[in-house]
Amino acid sequence: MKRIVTIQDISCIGKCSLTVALPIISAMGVEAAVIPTAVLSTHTMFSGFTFADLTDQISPIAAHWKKEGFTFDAIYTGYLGSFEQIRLSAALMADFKKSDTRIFVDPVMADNGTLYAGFDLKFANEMKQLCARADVIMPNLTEAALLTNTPWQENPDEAFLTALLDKLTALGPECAVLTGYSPAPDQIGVIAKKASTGAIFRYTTKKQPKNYHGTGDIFASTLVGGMMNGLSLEQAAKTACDFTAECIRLTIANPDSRTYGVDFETALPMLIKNGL
Ligand code: PXL
Repeated sequence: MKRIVTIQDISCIGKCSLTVALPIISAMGVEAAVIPTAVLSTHTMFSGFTFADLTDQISPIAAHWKKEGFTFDAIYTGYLGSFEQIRLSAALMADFKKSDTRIFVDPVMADNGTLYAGFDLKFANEMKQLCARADVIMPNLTEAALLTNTPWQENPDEAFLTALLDKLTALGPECAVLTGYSPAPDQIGVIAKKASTGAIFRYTTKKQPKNYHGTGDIFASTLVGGMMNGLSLEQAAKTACDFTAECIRLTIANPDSRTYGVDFETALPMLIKNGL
């Protein structure tokens, strides 16, 4: 069985970061080891959330794993809370990367043109270091603009997006997968570029009338799980788009759904290995 490690926070209630990465990656038949970077009572869209920083645990966990001889088929970083966590994640990548270990970086820090609470432009600049080490980066449009010092545009055209992909791959990753690609008002999905071939790939599904928190983490986790199951980048991105869209569709259809995240639990059977 493939084993990955994912490094991100645990928001105790919120259906984002580790509380979606673990069930999704497990459902896809891949062992998910975790390094929780912080414990929050909820994600940061609630007011009054608690936050316990776990930065001081990262090096001792990695040192123990090294001693035990654990290895990983992928290292996947999500929401990180500080420069130090970026530095420690980079060190862990350098330490644990074998020739066939894939590195996935979701540079979580912003959406809809705005940085999340607690993030600034210096953090975005620092995040470039992790992107340089990645095989696949998965920013949304706002994060991509921040990573490339590009003014954000709400409705970018194809020329803007392909130039953005050029700048993202110039940071060093083999693949840049840009989420939130919306070539028509009723379509949403990804536009991606592979640095080695220059090939550009697009995939969209029907856009749903509502946005939910945590869908970027659901997309990224599914893409990681798909590639660990041997899917190509294109197949994994398509699976991740379809799964995320289904999670949103089911949430909208459920009158009792939570407002802070999607009903990914109901959609999980889609990902159980034989369904891939
Ligand atoms: O979904 C990304 C995310 C992860 N973790 C925490 C967050 C967010 C987005 O706001 O607040 C704690």
